[in-house]
Amino acid sequence: MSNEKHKKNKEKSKGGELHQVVKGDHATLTTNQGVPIADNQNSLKANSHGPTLLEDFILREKITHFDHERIPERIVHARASGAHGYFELTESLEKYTTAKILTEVGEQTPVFSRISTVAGGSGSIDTPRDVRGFAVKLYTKEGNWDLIGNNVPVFFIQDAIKFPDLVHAIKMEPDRGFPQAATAHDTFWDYISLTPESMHMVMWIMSDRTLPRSLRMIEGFGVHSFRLINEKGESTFVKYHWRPVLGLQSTIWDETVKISGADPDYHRRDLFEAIESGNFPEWEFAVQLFTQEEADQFPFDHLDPTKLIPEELVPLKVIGKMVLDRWPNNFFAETEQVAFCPSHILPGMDFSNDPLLQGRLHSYHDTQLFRLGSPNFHQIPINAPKCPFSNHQRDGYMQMDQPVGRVAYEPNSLSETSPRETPLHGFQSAAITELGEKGRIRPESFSDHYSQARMFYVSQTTYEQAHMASAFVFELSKVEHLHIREAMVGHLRHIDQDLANRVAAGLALDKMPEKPISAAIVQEFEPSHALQVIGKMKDTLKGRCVCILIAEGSDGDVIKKIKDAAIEAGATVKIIAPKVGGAKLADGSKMDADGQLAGSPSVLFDAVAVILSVDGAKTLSKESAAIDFVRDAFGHLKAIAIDDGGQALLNIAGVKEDQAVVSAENVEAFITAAKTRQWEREKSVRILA
Ligand code: HDE
Repeated sequence: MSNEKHKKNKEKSKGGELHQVVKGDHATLTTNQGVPIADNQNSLKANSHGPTLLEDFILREKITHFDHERIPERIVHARASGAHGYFELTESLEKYTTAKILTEVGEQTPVFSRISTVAGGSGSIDTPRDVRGFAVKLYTKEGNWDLIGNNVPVFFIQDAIKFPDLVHAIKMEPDRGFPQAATAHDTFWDYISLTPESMHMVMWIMSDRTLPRSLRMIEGFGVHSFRLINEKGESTFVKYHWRPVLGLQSTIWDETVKISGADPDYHRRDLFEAIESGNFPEWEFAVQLFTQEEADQFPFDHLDPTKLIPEELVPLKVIGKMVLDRWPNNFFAETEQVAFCPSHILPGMDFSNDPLLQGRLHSYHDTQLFRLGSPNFHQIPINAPKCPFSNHQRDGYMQMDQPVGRVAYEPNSLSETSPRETPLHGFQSAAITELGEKGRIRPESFSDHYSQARMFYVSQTTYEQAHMASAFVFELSKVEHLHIREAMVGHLRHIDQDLANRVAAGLALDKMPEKPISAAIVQEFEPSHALQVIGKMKDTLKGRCVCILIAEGSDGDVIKKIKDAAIEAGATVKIIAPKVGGAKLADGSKMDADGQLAGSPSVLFDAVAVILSVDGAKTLSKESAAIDFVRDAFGHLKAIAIDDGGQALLNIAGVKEDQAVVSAENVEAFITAAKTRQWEREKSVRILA
């Protein structure tokens, strides 16, 4: 082609498109081979209306890479948010373990934590009624330690062999492909009704624990017993706990449903905004330590993952903290590719014989091989240990290392620097004696399925018990088969007759179903108030968000007073107006808004102030988003501050008064009420089971 033609082609290729405005010092756009790309908008064609040419390697490379962008999502826990941070030890467990992360006080260890829902796909909502996964990768000096827990301390099943059936029952039903991210359907409750060992976990799922207000306000539990091993080789059992510094808090079911529509990314956004604004989420790290002799005295088997160890029986010892202070650079590279395996433990630690844990030790590594496609997944930066690591494993798909030398085996006499065993510091298993007959056996001590489920129920406040009864009614009302509803109520009779009565009444069952046969007598345990959510809520506005609804003509001084007081109390404040551009206040000044009313319902906030001129209230009274805003704030038991205009809107919306609907003049009373939820109000706004 002549130079002339080449130039013309260059000009033609832009095809009348606007040239991009180039600002700043851009990197050169290249192919994956580093070849600079001149035109990223037009593929190579034989002529202006001719066929696209196969030789267009730029087009083919780009499209082919795009076609391969997705990797299999996790079969469970696909939806999640992750963040970086650090772990710091505050008390040494030297007596119990040689693991440096648990003995070196003050040492900060980098972590990556991924908090997930279980049932939904990766694009599902953040707020289904679901357990939250709580996985932490600790990049210690002695290798990576993955502590992969949940926000519920027990699990559905006692043996790993049941896991695929359980998950198939939870997931969307295979013929119809729904429901997404929900347990409220026939296959889940069918399986549960035939699996009495699930009853304890199901009580937790029906509780407010599965409706967290924020991922920053959930507890984490390692679930299984693990072992710690000390210098002398002695081992102690340990259960791991994460406790949020902001306290526990949940949303109300009706609120949760509305949040799901208002902001499907509610938890991810909340975590992102908290970290970006420097309000770093923090958890205390605590352990329960006990010996085999102590375990022998427990009225349950601690190796059974459907049981928890009440804090009253083995107190929690707080030994450290975790702070999440950095959002990942790239969601896929980090949150999606992070590969947790319960088998990633350290010298000074070991597993227990919990049969569920034993199955997990296989499953996670297997899952990573499938999802990430290569035994070299540990080389992906988010998975790579931050301490030196080397061995003689070689090759495989996507090998990034270039080992040098001719030796790839051990022992060898040819290399003085190749990696060798270190018997003194290397990983040693606990020297446990195992006796008995091989077989597919479940111990007798695993047969009590109802006592701790009952303990959990009787430990709750009356409000939480009502929420649980209503949750059962809601879930079982979505179940089409009557025999499944009846079977579940039969199980509840073993747990608490009053609960069974409430659920049976809520389902309008004609008669009380029979109890199924229980393999063990239901024991009456002392209530454990540490199992509540309401009891663990903190009277604080720290980490919470107060909204001020304004409109044209609102009083700027009142807004400022409320805003200042809420910020002083630790809250974030958001101004919401009918238009995102803000509103002109009574004094003629303009106030910017953080959001538009129609897109920012009160479910997204912890307390609201409604500051309106009388005209502003009149206009908003014709706006259903404004009516719903105040009705929902009241119905979701939140504090409401109002001036005259606010009062006018409340009147039109039919919102009654109570001690948490306060005059905007009384800022102190508003802040006090905003720090909690008005549980007493609930019976006036909702008929619970
Ligand atoms: Fe998991 N689980 N699980 N699980 N689990 C996975 O691993 C599995 C169990 C938990 O943020 C998978 O990498 C089996 C208990 C969390 O990446 C998979 C059994 C607990 C996460 C798997 C269990 C958990 C997973 C899917 C029964 C609480 C998300 C993707 C034997 C202690 C981790 C993956 C993350 C993920 C298997 C039971 C928590 C399939 C076989 C009990 C938090 O390997």
